[in-house]
Amino acid sequence: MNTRYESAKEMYAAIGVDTDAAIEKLKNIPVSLHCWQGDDVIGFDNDGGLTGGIQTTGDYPGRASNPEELLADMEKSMSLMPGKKKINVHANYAIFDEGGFVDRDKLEPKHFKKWVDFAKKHGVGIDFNPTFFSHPKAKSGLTLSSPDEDIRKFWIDHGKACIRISEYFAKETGITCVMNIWTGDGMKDIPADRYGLRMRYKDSIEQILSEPFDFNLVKPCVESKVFGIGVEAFTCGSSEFALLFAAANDNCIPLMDNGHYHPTEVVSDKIPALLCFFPEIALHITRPIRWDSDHVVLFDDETKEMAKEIVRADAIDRVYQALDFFDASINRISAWTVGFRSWQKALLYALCEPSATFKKLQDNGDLTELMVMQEEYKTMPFGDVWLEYCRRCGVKGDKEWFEEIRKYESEVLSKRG
Ligand code: RNT
Ligand code: ZN
Repeated sequence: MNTRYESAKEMYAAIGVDTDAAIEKLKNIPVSLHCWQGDDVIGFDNDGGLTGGIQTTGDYPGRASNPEELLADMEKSMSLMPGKKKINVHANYAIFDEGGFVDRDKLEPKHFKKWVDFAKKHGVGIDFNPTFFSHPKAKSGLTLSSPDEDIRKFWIDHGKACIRISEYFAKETGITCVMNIWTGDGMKDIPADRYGLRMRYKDSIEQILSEPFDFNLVKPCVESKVFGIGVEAFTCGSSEFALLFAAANDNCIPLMDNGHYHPTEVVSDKIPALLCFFPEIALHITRPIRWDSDHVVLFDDETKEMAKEIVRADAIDRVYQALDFFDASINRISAWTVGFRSWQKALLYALCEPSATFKKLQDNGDLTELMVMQEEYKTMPFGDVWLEYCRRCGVKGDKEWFEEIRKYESEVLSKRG
């Protein structure tokens, strides 16, 4: 028997929290693990590197540079993460060994069969993303909003191809596929015509969504953003645009990335606002530092607050949760693992909150006691509950899993050219 857990469990029980129930609940919450942390968002369909408003920094050795390496690295990091996973794949991670290269408008399910095999091997679902960046036809900074009708059509066709691939993923795995539309479309400097850009952007996404699909199998999302590198003055998919697009189209849901807002805005506050209006919402969980820097997710205050808002609103089944960060300056497998484990911690921490008691204090106007209780709650023996959760999921606890990374680094990563 784990005596530290038993004692923690009693302490939580005394404030009305059932830690066993929290652990069981967390085991069934799917969190989507993004493939792009493993290779600095480069993918397999281009040799030009990352462009289109986002950037990785750092050159830590051992980057995965082909499908075999990426899948092996992902598998390694997944073995160190507790909890239920999905995998999140970008279209530029198509694998072309069956029949050669095709451009993004011609992608087919067969180009992602290896991802399906991997998902089936691990019993996980797949989320998907069209890739509107790192491509010659995205060079102007405009894709779905382009005034060049050939370019715009190319990207609409890419989006439609991705709907078909998303449905293939859902059918193969038996698990709903969340398909997220993010583009870096925007202008470096003051535009002369914002309305025209946005009207074309709107029309393009509507055309993509006109591709037939079953909304129970495929959940298209629109992700907003305030700015990107090289598009500092204007972005088509601003917050208002994305929210209103999703509100106006019942085959589309809004996705919030917590790196995509002005620095004093917080997604933890936006979650309950959106839940008042949308049956379902989606998240990209990341860690912005001063800008959309996509640092590795940590167990920090805003991360905890986001998890709490999902749990408090009893909205676990209404919020699709995906990670989105990419750090090339540290061991990439460790980055994946720390980020995933941090969000798991945040969820468990939220599930162990005596939220009914806290809500009652708030509704009764007992704000003094609410402050006292919320502060005292912070020093509960949460670490013991977390370690028990890891143990029950069959993964190593904190301070232990990192040994595995060191070993993998010396045996595998250090041998890569
Ligand atoms: C970019 C968006 C987007 C990407 C991925 C790779 O700012 O957050 O979600 O990070 O599509
Ligand atoms: Zn994102």
